[in-house]
Amino acid sequence: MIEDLSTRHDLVSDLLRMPSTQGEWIHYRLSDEQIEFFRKNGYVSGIPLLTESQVDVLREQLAPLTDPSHPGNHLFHEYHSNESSDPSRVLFHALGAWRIAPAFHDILWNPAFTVPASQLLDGPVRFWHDQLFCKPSHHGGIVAWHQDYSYWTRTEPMTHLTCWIGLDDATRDNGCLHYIPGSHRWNLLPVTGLADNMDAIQSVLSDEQKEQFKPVAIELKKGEGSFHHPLMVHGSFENRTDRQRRATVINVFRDGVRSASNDPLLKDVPPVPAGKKMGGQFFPLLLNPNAVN
Ligand SMILES: O=C(O)CCC(=O)C(=O)O
Repeated sequence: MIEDLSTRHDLVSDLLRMPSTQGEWIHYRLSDEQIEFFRKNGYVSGIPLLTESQVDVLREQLAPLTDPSHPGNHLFHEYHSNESSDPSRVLFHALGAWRIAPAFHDILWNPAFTVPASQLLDGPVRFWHDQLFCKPSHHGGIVAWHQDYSYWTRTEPMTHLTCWIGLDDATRDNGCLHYIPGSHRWNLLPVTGLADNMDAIQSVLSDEQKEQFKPVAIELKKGEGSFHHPLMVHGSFENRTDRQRRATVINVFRDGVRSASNDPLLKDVPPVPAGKKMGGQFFPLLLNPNAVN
């Protein structure tokens, strides 16, 4: 019987060492320039989040999770061996790895992630959910242009943040993330699909937005990450190289975000009544910056 690690809100492995002095916490802070860049463009990238050996551990624990017969598979909130409807373009996408694999559990508390997140959110960081996005070599599929908050209106206010973390070097050729700088100031766009038609979003853009649609490739080394705003339009192209492109994503919000729905917010998670503050077993507080700085 596999343990559901969502009951544990402390480290369960030796993947990380938490800072023990104020100086060690400060070491992880983004510079004023990086924060300014995020406010202006809606993202900040190239942030070192994991060491090479931490990436190795995550990769080792990821491999068995991609087998749908894994004994912890029922703990995933969502699981798509291929989210694309085209079997020749594969996008593995799953939510909930932190409940199953110790390293994916512990990286939520990684100070290299939580400290910048608290700066960008300007407050305490609470967990929303995690995601795995993996593209195999040769026939890796796309992630169509979208805004994350289009999928998250069941939680409000919109003080959310996404962190994308590479488990392989991500390049234009193997399907790295792309952003549309400045799109975090656009309106909330409707859901137009995640894994089939890259350009479906074009049908809901204004002429002005189409003009501003200038993608920037976010090439990253493995272990580096990129933070983006919940309205940032982003997507990624196919992987046609002979290298896989694996990534894990951590989605958080500022503590105080409330449920906006009486339905379960994630599969198999007890509902949080509309209007009630998010918290409890599935939505732990990851960092209260006032408690450590
Ligand atoms: O990994 C990708 O290509 C897409 C990731 C994504 O959509 C996200 O980080 O919100």
